[in-house]
Amino acid sequence: MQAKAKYRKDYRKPDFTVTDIFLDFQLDPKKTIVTAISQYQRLNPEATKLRLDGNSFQFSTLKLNGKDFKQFEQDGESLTLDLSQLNTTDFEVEIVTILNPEKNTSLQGLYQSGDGICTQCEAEGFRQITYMLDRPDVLARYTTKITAEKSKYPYLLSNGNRIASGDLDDGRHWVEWNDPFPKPSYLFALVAGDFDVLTDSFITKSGRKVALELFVDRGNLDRADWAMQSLKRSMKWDEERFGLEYDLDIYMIVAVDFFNMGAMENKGLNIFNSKFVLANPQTATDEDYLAIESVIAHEYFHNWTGNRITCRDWFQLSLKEGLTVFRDQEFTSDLWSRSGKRIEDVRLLRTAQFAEDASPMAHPIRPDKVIEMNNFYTVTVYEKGAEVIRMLHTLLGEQLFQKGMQLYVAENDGKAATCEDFVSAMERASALDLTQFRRWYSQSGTPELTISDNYDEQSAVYSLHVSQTTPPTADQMEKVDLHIPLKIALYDKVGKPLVLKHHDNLVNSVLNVTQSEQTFEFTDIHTKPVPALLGDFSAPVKLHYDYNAAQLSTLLRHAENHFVRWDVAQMLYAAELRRNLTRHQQGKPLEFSADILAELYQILESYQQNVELTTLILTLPKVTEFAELFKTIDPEGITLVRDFMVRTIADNLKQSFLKVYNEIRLDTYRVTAGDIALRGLRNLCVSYLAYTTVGNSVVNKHYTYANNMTDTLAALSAATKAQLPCRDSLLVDFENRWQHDGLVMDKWFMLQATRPDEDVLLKVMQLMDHPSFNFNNPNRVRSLVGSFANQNVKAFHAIDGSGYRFLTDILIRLNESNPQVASRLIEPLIRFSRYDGQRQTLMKRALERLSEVENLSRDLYEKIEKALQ
Ligand code: B3K
Ligand code: ZN
Repeated sequence: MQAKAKYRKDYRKPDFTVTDIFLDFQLDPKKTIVTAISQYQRLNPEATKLRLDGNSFQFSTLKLNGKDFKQFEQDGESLTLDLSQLNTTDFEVEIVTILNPEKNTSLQGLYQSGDGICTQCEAEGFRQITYMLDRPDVLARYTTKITAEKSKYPYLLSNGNRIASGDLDDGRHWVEWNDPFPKPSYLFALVAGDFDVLTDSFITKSGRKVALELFVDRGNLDRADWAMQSLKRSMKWDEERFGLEYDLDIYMIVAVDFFNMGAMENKGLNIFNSKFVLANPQTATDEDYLAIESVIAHEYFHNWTGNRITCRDWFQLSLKEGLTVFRDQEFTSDLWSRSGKRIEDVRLLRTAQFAEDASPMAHPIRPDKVIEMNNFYTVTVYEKGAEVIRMLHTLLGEQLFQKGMQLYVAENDGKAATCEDFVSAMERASALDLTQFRRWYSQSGTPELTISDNYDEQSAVYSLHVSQTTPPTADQMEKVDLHIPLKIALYDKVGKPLVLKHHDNLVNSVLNVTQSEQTFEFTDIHTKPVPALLGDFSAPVKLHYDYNAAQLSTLLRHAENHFVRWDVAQMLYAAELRRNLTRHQQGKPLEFSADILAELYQILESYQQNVELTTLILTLPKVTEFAELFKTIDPEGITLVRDFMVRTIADNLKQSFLKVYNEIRLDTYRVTAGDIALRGLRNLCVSYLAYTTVGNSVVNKHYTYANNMTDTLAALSAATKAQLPCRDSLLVDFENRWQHDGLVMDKWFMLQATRPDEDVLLKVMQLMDHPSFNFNNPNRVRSLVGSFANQNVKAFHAIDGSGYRFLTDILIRLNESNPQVASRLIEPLIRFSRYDGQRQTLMKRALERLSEVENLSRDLYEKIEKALQ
């Protein structure tokens, strides 16, 4: 196995570059012929060897300046031309390669999806099409000519503007595209197929008309409208909030069924997983609607942060991803609910990202060492990357942040930039010293803040003592102090906010924590205050402060910051879970705090004050969220205690849940913030009521009368989780209604995989033969196998090792067919150090079995090696 690591410190400017490339595709699913004619430039006069990346195709011919050229060497991943005899700076290389898209199940490079053909080139997929300087700092102008059978592929698409087209005598036709903006190869795209097209247009702020085209599988036009509206909202928002305008005359989005991730921002031609395009009230939930809007926005925002300004090398990935996630988060916050969005993002960060920090794959948002780049499209690079941008935004404020953005764009437009270029622009725009802040880019791990306080009644001085530390991670033993923005507020006992002062000066609510130990003093405090700490989750850290019950109650009721109120509820749940887990382990009966039940009752009864927040507060953390509270995870214990907590809340608040359920009336389905919040609360009531004596009838009725997928799925999910008698008939009904539609069936597969039943694994294995299941479709694999391994914590970690064996068998198959999907799915297995000795042994055995597989992909190799180290 050849798996060489690349290091960030080894970056060197390219010796050669490509200025223009002409690509000719003679398209056929079994045999596609690609001719690439590239204009090269020697940048380093000393350089005589031109090493091009390429693999997985059949190499046919090579010409230099129009003549056959034989002075080259070849290995499995490159072609090196010996140019010692060439004495010009500029030269032309022509390469012919032959591809088999139908056989390409890796879904990277050129591949078949359904009846169409498409590409995925990020990170290093272009090299599966032809030999190329396949690195993001080589920016070229692309002209692409596609020829294919007209009846099968009436639409032939690529980046930029369509400049010519024609018909051939043999039933084929061709289209030629030109993209005037130089771009790296990873942004190249091609699509061929038969589609229904939704067209629209957008007038930019400077008055240019942009044609918008959305391509979906035939018959799906009734599910395309929301995506188109989302695109128009994104374009408008980016102009208003960031002053950024679209640059081409056409913007195309194609939805395909076979796709490894969410979507891809190829210049002018986004390719999307159909999951993030298709929606109507019958097929998509409220959550789906918002996810679609946010992914459409994310890819659109990449046009500036990613495409116009791209990354110098892949270690800089967070430059475009962290920033673009921040931008899509802001978009959703501005359009919907800021606190709701914040809470959703923090939940993801605390579970997935904190867990990644604690795993063998721990890395900084700007990694230093990579074997397989596709392994670094992570929650750390994306979501923690966005947190780092958010901290900058918090420190600078909106105005200076936007000034920094403008400077960054002005200085780097049309270039391949680094994270440092971004921070430097922010620094110069704000005149803040960001020297220490930069450590967030190089240091991995989750910092911990431990806070204690002191109140001196006599002098009316209140002080907060803050200490910071970052525990060592798998990749990095030594840690340094970070610059952490800590947003706070102080309340008196009745919940009135106090003014933050230090003698005659007002104190900013964002404290700058920069040292390992620091004390912040507040004067004129005439009553012992209750501190609200880490408001809005102002930094991606763990917080330790020893709150007492009365303080928590004050904050839960009165904190102005909605995030804080929700966070206090999380602390209360966490304490209940911990306490009861200990009781469970000691064989004592479980008990739920009556005080907390009383608080929850109060909140539910006054839901009209804030419907969305009520739902969020009353939503119990998932097993995976609770699991992150522990160094060593007890899968059975946590599942059992959580189940007890759900049932206790359900029993005690049953009358209120019923009342609220009946009070909320929603007739026609509308995707508005108000209605989504009300549906959310009503469905939360259903999920609790399912555990009570009225469960079966309420859930059955809810399913029967549902006029939209949000309600249908809520009922089905409640029935499955509470194991209600109606469950099987509802599952069969859903299956009969939707088995023709893989995307909708994903919801069903997910529910099946997370069933609390003892025999769930057997069920999952059987479902792999279900007519709606397809092992080559990543969405299906993720919804069935992925949900089982990641969400069904108890069953996956069954002490007989059956879950581990099952996943290993799947991974061995996926290693052959789709290493990228395999590499995502292996995550729960490499995190063995979080479990007891018996489970660790079983998990390690599974990894060892995998490590012996022949032709182990680089993707899996990198993770297994790190885990077993
Ligand atoms: N840039 C792509 C992700 C590519 C993943 C390659 N394995 C989508 C996005 O972040 O918008
Ligand atoms: Zn992105």
